[in-house]
Formats: sequence, C-alpha cells, structure tokens
Amino acid sequence: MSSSATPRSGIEPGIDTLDIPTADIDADRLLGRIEAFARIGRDAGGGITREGFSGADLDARALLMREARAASLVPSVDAAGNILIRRAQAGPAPVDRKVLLIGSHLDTVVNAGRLDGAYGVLAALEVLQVLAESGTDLPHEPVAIAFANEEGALFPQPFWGSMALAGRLAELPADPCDHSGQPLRGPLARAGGDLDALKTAVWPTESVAAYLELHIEQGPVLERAGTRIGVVDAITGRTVLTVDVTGASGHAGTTPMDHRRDAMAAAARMVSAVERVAKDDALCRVATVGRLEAHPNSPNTIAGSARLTVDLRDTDPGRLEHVEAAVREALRTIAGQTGTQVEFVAATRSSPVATAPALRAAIARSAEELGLAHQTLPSGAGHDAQMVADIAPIGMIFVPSIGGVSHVPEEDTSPADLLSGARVLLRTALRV
Ligand code: HGY
Ligand code: MN
Ligand code: MN
Repeated sequence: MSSSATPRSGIEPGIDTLDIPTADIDADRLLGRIEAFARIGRDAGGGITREGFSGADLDARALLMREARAASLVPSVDAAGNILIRRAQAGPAPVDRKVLLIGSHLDTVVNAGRLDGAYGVLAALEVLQVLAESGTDLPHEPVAIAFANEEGALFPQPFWGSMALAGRLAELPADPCDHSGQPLRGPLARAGGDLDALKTAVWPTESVAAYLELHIEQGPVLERAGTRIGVVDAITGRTVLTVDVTGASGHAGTTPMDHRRDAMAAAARMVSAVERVAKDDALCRVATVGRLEAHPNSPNTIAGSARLTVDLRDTDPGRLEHVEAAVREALRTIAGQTGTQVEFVAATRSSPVATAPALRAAIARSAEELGLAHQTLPSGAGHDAQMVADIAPIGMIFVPSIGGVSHVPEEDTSPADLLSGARVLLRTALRV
C-alpha cells in the first residue's frame, strides 16, 4: 500500500486534513489479535490473570514477539523487561532521529478484563505494521512498546517498565520482590531483562518526540455522553502504600478480649479509616484498600500480622501529599489503640500529569476527520504515559467502556469503538 500521507514534522497544533486514502487499520487482524491475547491467562473466575512477570505474562510476551516477527518487524526486550518493536531498517537509523513511541502494557490485575493495556499494545503493533506495509515515512521513527509490569499486581511496583524508561531508577526498589517475597531477579531474566543493567533501559530526554497511548476509558463518562473518542487532558496522581500490621497470634477461644493484640481487627479499622478520608473527609478523590492478607489466616487463631495496600488518588499533588500524611497518622493512632505496630514498608507515588496540548489537538482533529464525536476528559486510572511525561510530550486516546467497568471480567468495548480508536491512533501518529 502506498500512502500519500503528508505527515508534519514536529507537533503542530491546528494541523490541516491528512490525505491517507489507503493506509488503514486491518480490522480483522487487530480484533483477531485482541481475542488471541484474551485467551492467555484465563482464570477460574472467568477473567484474565496475567500479572507482570508471571508465567501467563511470559506467554503473552512471547506471542507479541512472534506476531511482530511474523509482521517482519523487529522486537527486542530491554533490561527492565519492556518489549520494543521497530520497523526493519534498510540501513542504520539516522542517529539524530527522534522516536514516536506508541504503546501500553500487556500485564493485568487479578481476574481482569481482556482490554486494559493489551488493546493499546496491539493497536500500536497494528499501526506500526500499517506504516511498515505502506512504506509511510514519518519525521520520527515509530516504535511500539509494551511496558513491563504497569499494574504491579504481583511485583508491587506499578509502572516498573515506564519508570525505568523515564530514568526514575532511584524510585524503584533496590531488591524488588513479589508479595510472597520471591525476588524479581529470576522472573525478570526469564522475560529477557537484567536487574543489574537497568541503566541501559533509560532513554535520554529529548530522544522521544512524543508518546501516544490508546486505552479503554475504564469509567462511564464516554458511554453516558454517547461520545466515541476521549481526548485525555490529565492523568490522576496516585500514591500506593504497603502497610504491615503486627500484633500477636493466639487461641481464638482461650484468649480474653482484653488480652489481645489482634492484627486483623486493627487492619479492619484501618480499612475503614482509609475509606473515611475520601468518603467522609473528602481529602482526596478516591481511597481504596484493595488487598488485605492476614497471617496465619486461620478461623480459630487470632491474626498475629496483616498486610494491606492503600491506594490514594487525586489530580491535585498538594491534596495527595496531605491525605497521605493523614492516613499515616490515622493508622498509627489505630495501632496505638489496638496494641499493634504499624510499618509503612513501601510507597509508590505518581504525580498527576497533563497531556500535551498539540497532541490533544492532533487527536481531536483525527477524530473529526473520521466523523467521530470526541470530548476531553481526565483519567481516573494511572497509566505508563504519566511516567513517560518526564521525558516527552504525551497524548492519550480513550474509547468507551461498556457499563463503565474495568479490572473485572465484564470489561468490554464494542468492536466498532475498538477500531475507531485504532484509526484515530494511526491518524494522530501521522500528524506528529
Ligand atoms: O490502577 C490503575 O490506575 C491502572 O490500572 N494501573
Ligand atoms: Mn489497569
Ligand atoms: Mn491500563
């Protein structure tokens, strides 16, 4: 396919209409790949469990590399485990050529849907393949990327791969382990990464002309408005704390109530305290304890220890800072009242970020050309884009989520919207 696309160099707001009569998304190929990846990591709950660096994640990564090779593209894995896919080069790529990075993540939360992350990666692969097949030349070299461990579901370091790419190595744990204490070193090596060489995964600032991410909205806004395309203007800030509560195990039948240091009872009060800071005190937009483990987790034994995760979100960095301090204070007070100890063992913070106005304009223009109603909206979910924002202008495109749900097996988007999103991604890539 030859394309007479007249791509523009740099990112220019108010870009005129593109003429790309033939370079189009291959609908069957994209939808077929989405279904093929949806079969990897199927779990007993009818969803998909493909936590970062798990066996199922390795299977999905291997399939992505096979698909890339079959499309005569060139996949590689960096030291952080990110999968990068490039077009085959006739000769050495010009050293001063910037990259147009397009991607998302393949890993999922537990019992997830089939689109969060994978849709953006497979759309990026499709766009790269269309550009390669049509011989379309762009001012910047398009590279597709599948970021490693965006969710942090098994190894609790969300945005692992994008933090490495953006150079935020100092914020990564020195000895990353999963929730059971298994070190990351081995699983990362099996994925093609190298914990001792993370520095080589860092991209220099200015090396990326722009980053584009296509993603499902994961909320109800577009569906309620009947809008087909979301132009993301800001991505929420997020603080995730891992908290250990230590009390004393004991016999549930013989230990008097006033002689207990019950870690489960303390943790339960902590869960309520976290909910209160958002629901009653409105200190942040949302607050969630999504994971709670107790030990020994036995019906007739008082829990001696518990571990919970606290997820706080807001678009205002000052409110996020304040609510984190309030939560730390509240949990310490509860520990004092229950005779337990509380330890904040890990904290991951991602700042709220704005997308680039020129990329928002390019996305909106592309949607208009395709006759797609679009609107601007913020993202309540976190994304790798907010890490890449450290080194490049970012743009995010949303498509509607049916029922506004995500991180559940019922997560879904219509085939028409999936294809529209990919077409807007292609046109936006041609404009950058
Ligand atoms: O949790 C989130 O916001 C995203 O799914 N990583
Ligand atoms: Mn997610
Ligand atoms: Mn996601």
